[in-house]
Amino acid sequence: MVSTATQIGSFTFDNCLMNAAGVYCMTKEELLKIEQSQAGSFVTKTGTLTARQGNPEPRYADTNLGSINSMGLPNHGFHYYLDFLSELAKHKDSKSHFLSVVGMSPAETKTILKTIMASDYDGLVELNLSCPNVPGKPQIAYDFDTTDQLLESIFSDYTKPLGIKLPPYFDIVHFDQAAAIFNKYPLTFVNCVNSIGNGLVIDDEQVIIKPKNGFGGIGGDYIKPTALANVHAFYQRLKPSIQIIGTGGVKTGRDAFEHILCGASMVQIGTALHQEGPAIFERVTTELKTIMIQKGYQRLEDFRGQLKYMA
Ligand code: RRO
Repeated sequence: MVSTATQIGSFTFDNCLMNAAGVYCMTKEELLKIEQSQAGSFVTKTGTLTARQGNPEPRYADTNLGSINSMGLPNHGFHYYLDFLSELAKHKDSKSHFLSVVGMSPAETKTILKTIMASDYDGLVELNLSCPNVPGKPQIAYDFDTTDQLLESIFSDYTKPLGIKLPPYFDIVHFDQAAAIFNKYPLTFVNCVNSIGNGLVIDDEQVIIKPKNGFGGIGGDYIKPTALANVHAFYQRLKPSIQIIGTGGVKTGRDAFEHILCGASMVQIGTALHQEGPAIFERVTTELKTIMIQKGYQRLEDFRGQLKYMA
């Protein structure tokens, strides 16, 4: 009776839960484990024009309240993920997927998207505008002029379904300014949020990851209020054709419920998936369905975006 099925653009998914880019998605083997789990889809590790080693290890650490990482965009190159997704799509009953990509420059991003455009891949693409961990490369979506120019250039010739992964914003004026830019373009979705960039976690007297003297992206419990605020702020501001994917601090059905209440159409799990493994999708789905049954909701549409305010 109760369903957690959802849609992003013209794509349908049996379950709204999936991995967040960066977790369980570096190799085909990891991606197949998500494919075979209760997750409704998967997103690949962000692929660049050519493969990258990333930053020195240790570069990911779990903490009591979440995680810190400075992976530095290690990946097998976007062709590896594009070829794998095109291969998977040949099997009937295959789920729809998300290919995450970004170039190390606007020109590289254009080259990647041109290749995807010319390929037979017809799934979703998530352009990562928010990696916090490549030394010397700022998080693109904190620079509104650069972001506007990049999106204008992309949509002058790219016509396949495309969304963007955003960093968290922390000011109402920034929500307004960012949404005004995104509303100019035929984006299929925005994904809120990437990790909170450049936090610092200390154990005894020492940092706990090696790159950047310990600075790294923060995920997990720390970031749920920020993630929910970003999901809801963009849900309130974006044109209805741009859907929201909610990411940040999801480890229970209640967390997923709150993201959907704030307006999310799909919900991604990062830190908690890293800690618990792909079986987390079955647990969180069951917990979400239990809440829906208690409240008399049969579908996500019955409560999506229906956050209540005080009088
Ligand atoms: O690889 C990373 O260091 C990384 C990326 Br690309 C990202 O988008 N978010 C993050 O927390 N880490």
